[in-house]
Amino acid sequence: MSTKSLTIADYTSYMVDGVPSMLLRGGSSKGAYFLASDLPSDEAERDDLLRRIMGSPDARQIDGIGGAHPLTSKVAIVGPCTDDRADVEYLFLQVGVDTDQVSDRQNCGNLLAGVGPFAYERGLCGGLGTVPNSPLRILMLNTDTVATASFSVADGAPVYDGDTAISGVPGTAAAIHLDFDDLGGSSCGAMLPTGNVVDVINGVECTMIDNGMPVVVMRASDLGIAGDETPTELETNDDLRATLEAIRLAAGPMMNLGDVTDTTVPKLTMVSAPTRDGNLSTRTFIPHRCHEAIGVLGAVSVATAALLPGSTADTVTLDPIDDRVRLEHPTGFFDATVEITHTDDGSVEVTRAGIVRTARKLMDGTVFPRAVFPRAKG
Ligand code: NQM
Repeated sequence: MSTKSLTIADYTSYMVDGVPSMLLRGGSSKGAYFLASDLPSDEAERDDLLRRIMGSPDARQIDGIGGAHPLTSKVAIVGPCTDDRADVEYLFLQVGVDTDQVSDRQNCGNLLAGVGPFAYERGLCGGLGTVPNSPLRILMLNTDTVATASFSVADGAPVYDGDTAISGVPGTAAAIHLDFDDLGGSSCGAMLPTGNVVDVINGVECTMIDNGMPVVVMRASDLGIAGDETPTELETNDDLRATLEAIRLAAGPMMNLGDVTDTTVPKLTMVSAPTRDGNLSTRTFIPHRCHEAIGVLGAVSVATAALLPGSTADTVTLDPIDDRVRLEHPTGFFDATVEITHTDDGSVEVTRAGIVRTARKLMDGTVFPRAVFPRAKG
C-alpha cells in the first residue's frame, strides 16, 4: 500500500493542520478510516500518530476520538490495490485502549463493511457506481484474503439509509453484502491448524478453527457456565477469565500463532443450546473483554465449526434449504452463510462464506492528534 514518507515538516503539520479522516460505524463497531496516503509510511511513526489521534493509552481515551472499548478503538487504512486481485486494499489496526498496542495481528469484518463506502467517498472506486450494488473487491491485508462488497450508490454517493437491521445497532440502514474467498487458515495457515476437529486443553475440549478469524470454540457447560450470562456477569467472573486466558495462551502456539500473550487473537467463544430461534448460543471474549455481540469473521469461524461433525459446536440442526447458521449472542443474533463440502480424502472445504452488514458515515473532517510527547497516565 503506498503511503508517504514522513519529514519533520509533515510531523509538525499533522498537529497543526490535522489529518483527514472519516468516522464510520462499520457493522457493530466504530472506527476512524484513513487514506493510506494521508498517513506516515513508517509503521512506528504511523502507530504513534494513531495512538495520539485515538487518545491511547488511557482507559477513557478522553484526549482522542477512541470510544474507550476495543470495539470503538479501531482504525481502517484504505488505498488503491497494488495487484489485480482486488480494487482496493484495507489494513485493519486494533488500537489498544489502556495499552499502547497498535496491532495488525487480526482482521475486522465489521470495519470491513465501511471500506466500500469510504473508498467510494474518497474517489477510489473508478467507474463503480453506475450499477446499484456494484461489487468492489477488497484485499484484506491483515490476512491476505479477498472480500467482495456489494453496496448501493445513488447520485454519485454511497447510500447509507435502508431497511436492514443488524443486532447491536439501533434502527436500520442500507445492506452491505460481504462475500469471502477462501478464508480458511487466514491467520493460522490451515482452517483446523492442529489437524484435529477437537483437542483437549487443560481438560477442556476445544475446537481451534480459523475460517477468517482464529477462534477457540468451547462448550459453555465445560467451563461451568450456562452460556446465557450477560457480558458483565462473564467479565466479572475471575475464575472463568483465568481459565480462558490459560487456554488461550496454550492454544496460541497450537494454532501456529506463537506467543499470544500480547495479541488479540485467538478469540474465545463459548457455545450452548439456543434459547431463541437460532442454531447456537454464543458468548465471545475478544479476548479480554466479552463482546456485546460477536465479531463478523469470528462468527464465520464459529458457524463453520458448527457445521463440522464432532466439533464442540456441532449441535446445529439446519434447515436443509437454508444455508445460514444463526448464532445467538448477547444482543441478538448473527447470520453467517457458510457452505461446506466433504472431500473424498475426508477433509472439509468451505465453498461459500458470506454475511450482511450495514455501515454509516458519522463524520468526515480533520482530526488533530495530541502533542508528540505522551502525557503521564492517570
Ligand atoms: O471478527 C471484534 C468486531 C470484532 C472483529 C473482535 C470482527 C471480526 O466485532 O471480523 O469484526 O473480535 O475483536 O468488530
